[in-house]
Amino acid sequence: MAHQALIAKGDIAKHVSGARLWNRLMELAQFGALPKGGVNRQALSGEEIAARACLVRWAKTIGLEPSTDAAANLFLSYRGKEPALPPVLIGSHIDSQPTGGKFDGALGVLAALESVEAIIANRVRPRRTVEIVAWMNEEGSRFAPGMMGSAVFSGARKLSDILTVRDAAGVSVESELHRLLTAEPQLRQRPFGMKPAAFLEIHIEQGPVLENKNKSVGIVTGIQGKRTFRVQVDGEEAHAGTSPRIARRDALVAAIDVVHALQNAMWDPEDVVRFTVGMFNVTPNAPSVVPARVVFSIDLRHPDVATLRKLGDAIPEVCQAARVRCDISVKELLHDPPLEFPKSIRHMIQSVAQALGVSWMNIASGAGHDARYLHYVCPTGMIFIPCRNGISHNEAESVQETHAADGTRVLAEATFTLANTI
Ligand code: HGY
Ligand code: MN
Ligand code: MN
Repeated sequence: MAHQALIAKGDIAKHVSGARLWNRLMELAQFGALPKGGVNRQALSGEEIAARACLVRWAKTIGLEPSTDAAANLFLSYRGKEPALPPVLIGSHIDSQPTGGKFDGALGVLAALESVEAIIANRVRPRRTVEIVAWMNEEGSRFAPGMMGSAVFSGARKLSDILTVRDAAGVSVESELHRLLTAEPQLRQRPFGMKPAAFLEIHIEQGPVLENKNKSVGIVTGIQGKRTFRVQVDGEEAHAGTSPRIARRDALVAAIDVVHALQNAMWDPEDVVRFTVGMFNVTPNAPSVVPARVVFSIDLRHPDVATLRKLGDAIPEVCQAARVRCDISVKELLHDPPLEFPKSIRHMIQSVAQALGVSWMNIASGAGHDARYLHYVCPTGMIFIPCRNGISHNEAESVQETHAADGTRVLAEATFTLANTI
């Protein structure tokens, strides 16, 4: 890719409006707004349907063509001079965690919209079509595992794999997809299988490094590996007042022992292992009933493929050894290895940041992103911006307006470069 020759020295960046981007971020945050300033806009929810409609309205005002697919990925297209060529995709997700922040995902979609608006304002139509994308269910909080939309788009998962997944209330992905897609009858539904020319995603870092190093932009070197599991501990309901301890098969007590044994097995003095039990459901969850069942989640991450394999493979054995008198089953939902983004894309982003005079550094991603699945099908890169104290998946998540604008300027120029040179 001969990027260097065509790196625009700010022709596009000068049309990026930080204020317009910020206003849209604040407006999108109204969909699922929470009292402490965050958002609860979970995948395929009514809040997400309303937010999508707002995105489509904004896109149509600048002449973009909206479309979707059977996995409810949303595409907003700006036609290039050679529309038959595979497009360049830029975007992220607009679904959130239940107590999420305003910027996780939303920044990536709205910075992509702002980048296309700047490219249009420059009045030089790029060779390739540029498509803004909002991937369905990146977060995986309501329906697990996450990144369903990008995984199905890239062929890493089949649509049939995700349709039967249900949320805590027993509602299926299939019924919610139907609800959402029938709420948008005007959107053309496109087939799967398109291979983009490239994909770029801008995202908040969700860590403290850029802020501590006082850098405006992070050029992401790669994403650490991740394995997720569901553990089910089965005991037996009994009366809290009459059943003696010796006779109890208490699923909660057993689950606590299992989590404790897992924490010990995952213990890492260097503090590189990321082991999280985030979801813990007790049934029947009644004060005077000995718990009969506990289902809990495991989210295990590590940058080294062998360590991730070794630790993840140990989980079933550790669970079995700690279950005492209860039954236990362990189901692995996801095993994504560590990945490294192509140097050609990273160097191009670096050249753009240098040309714009935006401070930058290379940085690895501890968080997962849809860019993982696009990386498996096309040249892919990510840009980070700092977030305050590295806080994310938390209503207190916040960014500086200038960092959002600077990151978007880099994204806009990098997008225009790719759309003309790749
Ligand atoms: O969990 C993750 O890494 C992503 O932020 N959903
Ligand atoms: Mn995200
Ligand atoms: Mn997230």
